[in-house]
Amino acid sequence: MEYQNIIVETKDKVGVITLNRPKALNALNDQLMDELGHALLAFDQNDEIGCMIITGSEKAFAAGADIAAMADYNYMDAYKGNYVTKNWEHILRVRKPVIAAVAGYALGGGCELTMMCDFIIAADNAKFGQPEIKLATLPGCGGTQRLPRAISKSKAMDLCLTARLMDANEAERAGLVSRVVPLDKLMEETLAAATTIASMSLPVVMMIKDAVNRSFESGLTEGVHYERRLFHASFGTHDQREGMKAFLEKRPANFQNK
Ligand code: CO8
Repeated sequence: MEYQNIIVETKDKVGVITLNRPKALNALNDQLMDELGHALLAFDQNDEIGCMIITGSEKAFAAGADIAAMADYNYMDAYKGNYVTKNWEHILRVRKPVIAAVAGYALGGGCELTMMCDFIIAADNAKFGQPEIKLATLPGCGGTQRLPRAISKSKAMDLCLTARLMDANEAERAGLVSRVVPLDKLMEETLAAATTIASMSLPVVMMIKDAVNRSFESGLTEGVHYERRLFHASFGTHDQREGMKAFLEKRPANFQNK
């Protein structure tokens, strides 16, 4: 697939996808979301890749769904066209970790996209929000569901109902963001995190992602049971034996992703 709206690169074992519609502050249209889904799934199937990053520009990660593209939609366009579901959720099928490296605006669908990534590293100029209410619509790609889980019901209601934006420090305090870094260090820090993850045993990385995500979908007892099964399964890997042996022999582990 030839990409018009994203830039796709590999840096060692890390796949980097840069949203690239600068004139529209990376507003997310169907074409961009098709390309993003394609690139994510291609990296997921690429044995050389251990982690992915989605980023935008210094001014905007993404300022939301493309308002110009959806302004004339009627109910049937949205419902029969399966708007959002048809191409916004490919990221949920990706089994390797995806980090959002966010500078500038992450609004509406842009904020929802960051929340579908596994964790968020924010530049100190990042701004998060769900301002759809100003357009007389609502978050349509999980914002009303993922935001309260990430930052509490009270803050989620505040953001969704008043449309106010939350800066990077507030987002970190609230738990949406794992860390805040200076803007000029955003890619360096995110790449370092992604490279660290990519140096681990891939099947175990995937098990951890799977287990943490299960905590959002199940009760505690069921979630711990699921974790325990994966923990036991890790003892069936070559890499578990290598990792523990290397520790005892005081040498770096040589993981083989099996
Ligand atoms: N859609 C389309 N174009 C946009 C968008 C957008 N979301 N955001 C910015 N642009 C365009 C502007 O129209 C402008 O284009 P032009 O130069 O041709 O006039 C260009 O980007 C630059 O924008 P501004 O001049 O407005 O830049 P400012 O720095 O003055 O302001 C803001 C930046 C505050 C980010 C402002 O652009 C803004 O408020 N944007 C809209 C934010 C918004 O409402 N986002 C929510 C969109 S709705 C949504 O996401 C629904 C999600 C539903 C689920 C997902 C469905 C796909």
